[in-house]
Amino acid sequence: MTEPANDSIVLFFTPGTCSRVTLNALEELGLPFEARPIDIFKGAQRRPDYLAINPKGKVPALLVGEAVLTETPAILLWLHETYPAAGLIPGEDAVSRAQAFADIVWCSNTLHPLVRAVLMPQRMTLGDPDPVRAAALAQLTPELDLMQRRLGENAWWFGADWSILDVYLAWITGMCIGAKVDMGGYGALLAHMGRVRDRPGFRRALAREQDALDTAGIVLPGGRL
Ligand SMILES: N[C@@H](CCC(=O)N[C@@H](CS)C(=O)NCC(=O)O)C(=O)O
Repeated sequence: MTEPANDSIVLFFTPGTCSRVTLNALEELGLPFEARPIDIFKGAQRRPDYLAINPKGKVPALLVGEAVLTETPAILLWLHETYPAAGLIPGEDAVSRAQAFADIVWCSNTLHPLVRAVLMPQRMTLGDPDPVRAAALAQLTPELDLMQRRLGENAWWFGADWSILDVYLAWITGMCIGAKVDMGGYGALLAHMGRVRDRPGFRRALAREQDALDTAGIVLPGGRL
């Protein structure tokens, strides 16, 4: 689709995690890249060799030549600015692009921490995790309601055209399912997740994740991708 950068690209990722969004972006762009699995479920993100790459100890990290990019919004921004033709982030002008980017940051800064607190409340407290889960769920619910309303109106978050934000939102939906959130009132989210997972780029990304599970022996806590 687009000319590959001269620099080699290496993605450090863990199957099933938020690094799936960057993995999808690379697959949609059709770029050559190496995908290196990091088993965060066994603490590989805290090993010195990985901390030397990403001192934050998180996936994703994207190595572009000598430069390391971290934080999903920043990685997506770089990919979009370098390969704009793929339409990862929509927007005809600086204002509409900033509006679209704000929704990516919303996924990273609001939805992701909330769904993580619902899934793993024990990581947020030294005390009883149950009230932490309940409080996180209470905060997450209006966000899911907003997603439900908007995704009930259009096939994709930004209307008629897919963007990388759709993969991010579908990942959030999947996390909600994993966290046993009652999805009864969220049919539009489930249908949207189905559309996202049907895309060829998503299927290629999923195959990479499955390959990483098989070859690196990563065992997912939730059991499935
Ligand atoms: N703000 C970061 C969040 C990255 C993040 O939390 N990644 C998780 C996987 S979904 C991780 O690496 N967890 C390992 C850990 O917390 O030790 C982003 O948007 O990229």
